[in-house]
Amino acid sequence: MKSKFLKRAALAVGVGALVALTALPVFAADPGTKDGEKFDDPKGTSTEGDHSDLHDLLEGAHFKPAFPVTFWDEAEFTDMLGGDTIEIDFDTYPNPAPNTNAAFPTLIDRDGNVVGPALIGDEWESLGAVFSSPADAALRTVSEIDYYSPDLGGPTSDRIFFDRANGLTVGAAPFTSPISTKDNNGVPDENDDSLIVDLVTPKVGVGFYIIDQNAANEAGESIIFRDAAGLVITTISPLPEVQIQWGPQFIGVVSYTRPIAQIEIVENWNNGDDVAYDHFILNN
Ligand SMILES: [Ca+2]
Ligand SMILES: [Ca+2]
Ligand SMILES: [Ca+2]
Ligand SMILES: [Ca+2]
Repeated sequence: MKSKFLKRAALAVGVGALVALTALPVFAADPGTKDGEKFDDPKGTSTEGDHSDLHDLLEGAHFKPAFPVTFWDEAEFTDMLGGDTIEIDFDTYPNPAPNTNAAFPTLIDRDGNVVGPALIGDEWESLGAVFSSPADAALRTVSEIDYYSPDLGGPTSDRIFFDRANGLTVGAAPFTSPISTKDNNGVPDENDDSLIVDLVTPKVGVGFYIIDQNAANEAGESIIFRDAAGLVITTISPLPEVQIQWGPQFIGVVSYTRPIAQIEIVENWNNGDDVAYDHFILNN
């Protein structure tokens, strides 16, 4: 299925081509030609047929915009990339031995307690991305959190992931108290859930899901996409509001002319707002 953008672009080009193709016969028409006959071709190949061939050609072509395009829908994003993508889901070890597709442990339990060591950040490097916290906070996997929510009618278990079992959290997970400094790489946990994603090889398309991002206190929050020279390709600001009951929100950028080498998510500190991430998608 083509994306809406692709369809619109192909339609616009197709209509333009149709106008160009049909304009010539009109100007060259015999004064005696009657209405309704101006597209007739004495050789037997109608102009309409030519247009259909052109339309098929355009529909089959992989239209590549020359500017960065932001997607808020995963299916449209992957359509633009022709479906050729790699996912980093934090749910299994990457494919290479010795941990081929084994389940990756959940490092924060349902009550928000730390139950395993912080990630190094390069666990999924073989899939193309390395994760780090610009505040030097600890990265860990998290799954569900037991939480009392007046908004949701009482005790609930909130899913801190896009796909089971794990999402990625910086310091404490949403709906939990800050973790201790000793569990947070020696730095205070101040709800700074900023994240840097370095791509091993620059990628034309990168996307991910953000979980439970509060719209309050969002001034200055952004997502910066940079190229291999460190220059900004595009900046998305502010971060979207993502309430837990809505489910995670996808954000992706496709940039054909300047591949993406780094994503920096700038998330405000000291505001009580913990966010999480999951399901990073890179074009293959
Ligand atoms: Ca996951
Ligand atoms: Ca956090
Ligand atoms: Ca925030
Ligand atoms: Ca925050």
